[in-house]
Amino acid sequence: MNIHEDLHWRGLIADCTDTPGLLQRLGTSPVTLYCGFDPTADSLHVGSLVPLLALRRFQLAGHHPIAVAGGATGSIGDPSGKSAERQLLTRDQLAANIAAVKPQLARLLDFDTKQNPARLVDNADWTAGVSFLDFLRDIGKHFTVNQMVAKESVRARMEDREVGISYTEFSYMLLQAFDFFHLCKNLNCELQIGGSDQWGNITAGMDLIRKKLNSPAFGLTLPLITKADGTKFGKTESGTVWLDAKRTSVYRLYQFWINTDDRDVIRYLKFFTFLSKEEIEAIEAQHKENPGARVAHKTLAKAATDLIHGENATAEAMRASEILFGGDLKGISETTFNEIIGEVPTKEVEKSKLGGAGLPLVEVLVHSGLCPSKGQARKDIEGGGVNVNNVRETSATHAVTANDLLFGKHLLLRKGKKNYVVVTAKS
Ligand code: 485
Repeated sequence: MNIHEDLHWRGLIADCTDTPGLLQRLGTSPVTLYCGFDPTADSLHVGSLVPLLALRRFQLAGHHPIAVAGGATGSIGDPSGKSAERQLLTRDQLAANIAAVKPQLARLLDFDTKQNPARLVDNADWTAGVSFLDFLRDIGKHFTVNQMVAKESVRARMEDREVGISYTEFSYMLLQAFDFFHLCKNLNCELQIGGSDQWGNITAGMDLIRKKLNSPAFGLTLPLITKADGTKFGKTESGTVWLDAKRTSVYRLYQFWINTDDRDVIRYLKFFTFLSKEEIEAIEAQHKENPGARVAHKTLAKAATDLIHGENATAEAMRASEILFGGDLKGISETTFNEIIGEVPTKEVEKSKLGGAGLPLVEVLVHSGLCPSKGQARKDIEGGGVNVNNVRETSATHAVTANDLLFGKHLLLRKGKKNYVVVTAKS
């Protein structure tokens, strides 16, 4: 399968400015292409993954990818798909966001391969030095306001007279067009990709390239990821799913993929993994035959989390998930256990109380909030419903001592199947 067939099979093509032309061009020799990312936050989120992985797909097919960090454009704010004016970021916020986002962009691309290394550039580098007058003369002159107001991003905001659009955001498309032109002229970049909301900005760049360089350029948009239940992709009850583990823990990210709707899981394997058509079809067959085994979900969660955080971190998260489903704690690392701490309620207890004969488990259970009273705690223990560090404890006279602590600090209590509390000893 060539890259176009692969993208098509994966359902990753929303629109293309000239499909036959691009097909021919891709079949001739390696193409340089780019996608831009605005540092509007200090992390990318799962929504940015599809275009980023698409850059990687092109790279694996021998083409030359460029990721553009929008140091300049991010200081303005793209009105595409936004129903209200954006709050400008301060210079400091912008600098911090760019510093955080750049390594995330770099993670998924290969900068070391000899043949077609990826490049990461910042559009502030070629925009910051251009004077306002020069920009109006050299770039602005090639656009009519008539064309600009006809673009969907502007039209929508013009129609809503209450909200309107500032001159600043109105100008955004010229900046993005300038990028495509700059990259085309200096790095021979012939193709820009982006989500379908980027169509207007991408075609503005192509127009500029045609006028100033008289050379062809292509645009390819990727679809917005939809969910079978109609809710927005990449959001959970606790908010956006980020690529930064400090914002969304590896465990949470793994769970996010595991919780994919059955109706979406095969599509997501195509979107978010590099598994081949044959591999995905085999998984699809298994999924249909035995959906309860959740082979598709597990494959998706592992592959997508591996991509973002690497295999070791994913393994920790998988271990943590097993433990929260009752698995053995033997050999667990402290990092894995820390993932668990982030997921369950926690309670503190004074370390000195665990010395000597220790603290009766019934008291710890009441203190943890798992049992309403000592009497109930006794019944729960005797009924076999209480686990200490995932080992069933049936003696109601059992006392917890410092020896029970994991890493000298924590105790994992479970009542019933799912109710966990981590009790941490504090000195
Ligand atoms: O030369 C460019 C400079 C900036 C951009 C693109 C080219 C960024 C672009 N205008 C934008 O706002 N992109 C969004 C972002 O950065 O969050 C999203 C798009 C989405 C997809 C993703 O970036 O909304 O469709 O393209 C990568």
